[in-house]
Amino acid sequence: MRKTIIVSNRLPVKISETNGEYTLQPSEGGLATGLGSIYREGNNIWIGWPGQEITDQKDQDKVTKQLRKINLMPVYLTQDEINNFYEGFSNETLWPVFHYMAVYAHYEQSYWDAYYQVNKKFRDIIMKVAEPGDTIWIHDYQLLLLPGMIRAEMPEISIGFFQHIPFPSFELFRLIPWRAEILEGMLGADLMGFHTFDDTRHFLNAASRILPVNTSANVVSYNDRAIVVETFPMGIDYNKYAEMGKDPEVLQQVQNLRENFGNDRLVLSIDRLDYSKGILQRLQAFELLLQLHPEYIGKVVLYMIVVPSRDQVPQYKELRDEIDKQVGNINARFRTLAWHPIQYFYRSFPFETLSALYNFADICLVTPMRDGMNLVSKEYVASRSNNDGVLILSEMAGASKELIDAIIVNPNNIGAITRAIVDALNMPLPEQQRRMKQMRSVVSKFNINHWVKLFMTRLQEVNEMQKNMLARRVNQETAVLIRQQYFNSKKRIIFLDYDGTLVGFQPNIDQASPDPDLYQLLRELASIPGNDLVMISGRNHETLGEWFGHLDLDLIAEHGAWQKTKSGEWYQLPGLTDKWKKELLPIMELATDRTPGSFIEEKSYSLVWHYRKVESGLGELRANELMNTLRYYTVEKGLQVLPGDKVIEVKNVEINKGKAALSWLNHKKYDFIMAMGDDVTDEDIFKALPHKAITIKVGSQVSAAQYYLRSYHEVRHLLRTLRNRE
Ligand code: GDG
Repeated sequence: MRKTIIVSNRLPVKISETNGEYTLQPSEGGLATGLGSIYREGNNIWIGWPGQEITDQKDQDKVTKQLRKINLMPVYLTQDEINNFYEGFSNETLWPVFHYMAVYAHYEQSYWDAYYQVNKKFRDIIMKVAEPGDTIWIHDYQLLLLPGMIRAEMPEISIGFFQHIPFPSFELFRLIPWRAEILEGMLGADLMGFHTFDDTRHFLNAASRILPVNTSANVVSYNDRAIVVETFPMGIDYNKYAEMGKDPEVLQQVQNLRENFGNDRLVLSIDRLDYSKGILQRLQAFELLLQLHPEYIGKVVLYMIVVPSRDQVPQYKELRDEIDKQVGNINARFRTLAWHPIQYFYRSFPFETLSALYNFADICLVTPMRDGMNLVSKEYVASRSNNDGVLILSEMAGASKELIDAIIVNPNNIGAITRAIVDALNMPLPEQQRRMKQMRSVVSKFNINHWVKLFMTRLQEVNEMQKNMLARRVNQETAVLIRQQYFNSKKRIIFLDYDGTLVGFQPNIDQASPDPDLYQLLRELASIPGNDLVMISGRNHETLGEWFGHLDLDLIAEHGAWQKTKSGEWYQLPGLTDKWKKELLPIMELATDRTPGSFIEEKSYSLVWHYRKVESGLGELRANELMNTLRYYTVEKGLQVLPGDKVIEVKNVEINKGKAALSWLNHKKYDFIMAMGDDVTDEDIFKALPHKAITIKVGSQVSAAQYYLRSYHEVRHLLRTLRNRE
């Protein structure tokens, strides 16, 4: 039976040991709840680190047995691995860079080595249980290399990957010395998910600038696979939070809070200790509030929970000391006999206490400097069953993209946070309710189960799409069929595009001249009785004539503007005009002057703007601008603007490779027709040819052609097999 394997750094369980006996306590985290519906079913399984160092083999076996009963499988890490892989590369390299705090990042070779080794360790354990047909869903930044490592072992297996923290802009990501390896690892997945559209965009941008990949919209083509990259904002277990307010224990705790705080207004703040959470800035904003608005002294309390984390790491220890200091200063400065401005707790609380606080607090203040999503903001919203209360939310948290009815602030703008607190304290109830209702409907709909379902369904769809594409690839079977048809026919015509189809793509267009191997192949094919070979290219007729005029080939140049049969002379398509070139040339020249590396190619009846040597990103930007301008000028002139591979071409509409190819079919009655091409202009041929024709797109799967081949090497290989029957 097919199964699903969930993989994350931590298993959703807490293990505690007393006198050699281990007890397991399932964790209540949102992810564990959401994925619970998956990993607890049938023979599904969740693989990860149990969160505690267990060195003794017997103890490991004991714990493994206990874990297996609840569908969990451990990856034991040594102290060294925890230090270098987890604390080191994950938390001291990736975490700061991905949270835009690159100054805190350490780039240590030993961290990277451990990261690589531990990802391999995960792979080895997965390999013990994974079978063909299984689905693997990998989570988060500790395991970025894992998708690629599994793909290398099991090329057909379905892999999803979700990143819970932000993906930074290319400018930051490129700082990491092992950036290419990281991207290659991630691209082992079939579907990749991020919380926000910005993260998705950043990933696509980094991939296309660092690796030799093609990206179109949200699909990356890499190693002959299409990888889909999409946005899946993660939700919470909405019902659990909404219902928890009725729990007797929670009601009791709310009552206690009421007795403690009376009419004081409570501002709630909950975070793990981390420099990305903006805790110090939040304290400054609260201090400013008391300074500028003394009317709130004695009336407003900041209830601040900081959950201990990584506090052995110097930066975290410093942060903790600094928080202690600031809280002490503010309390000392503003406290009265009966009132403390800040109630500060450096520890974690049971879920019931959290829920009571969410229910009781007038305001929830969530101002991270950067946060993948931030679940606390959603938990507060879900808990507000009366639809009152105000959420103040940083625009740097992923959640701000969905919770647009919060008061959104820039966490660096201390004054704005202070003003937001004042606005929240004074917000009329109907306004609170209007905003809260909107947010509650979003959090309710996009809950954790919805998120899991959406991701898994999409992964299945992506796998289907990949299968369909694979079916179209010319494999051994289809190659045999093509050969059979070819050898069983008497009059054959083969249309061949040149650049990108018979030779590789060159940075310099003049460098792509034919090599002796290609000449030999074309000569041999052309000499076979019954064969008509037609070279059909966008190149100018002079070049095409110079390169191939001496062979037994028909030539179609400039997409059909110039044509020549084997023994004949060049002739032009009648009725074409080139007067428009005078008007459009200055527009292209302007683009060329503004864009280093770009150049114009002038043909008899077309103008081409090339940007293959332009800085990546800038070329595409200018090409878009130029396309828009050209479209404006070419309307009603009978011209066509064609975007191609790093080119924009303007030509007369009458010139069309499809029309040219069709006119060739009028010469004779062929019983075998084949066309191969890599460019957008070749699509016209694929569409124009009769249904029985064999059409093959080179290098890409998105095409009107029936089949595709990966590169010009494969084209040449297929053509070679047509030279003789054996
Ligand atoms: C990542 C990303 C992304 C907090 N204090 C206590 C406690 N908590 C619970 C909260 C909440 C969770 O911890 C924290 O959620 P965050 O959203 O801040 O996320 P992280 O787990 O740090 O990390 C983050 C998330 O993944 C999901 O993709 O949103 O951006 O960094 O659920 O309620 N729970 C209990 N006691 C506490 O004292 N019981």
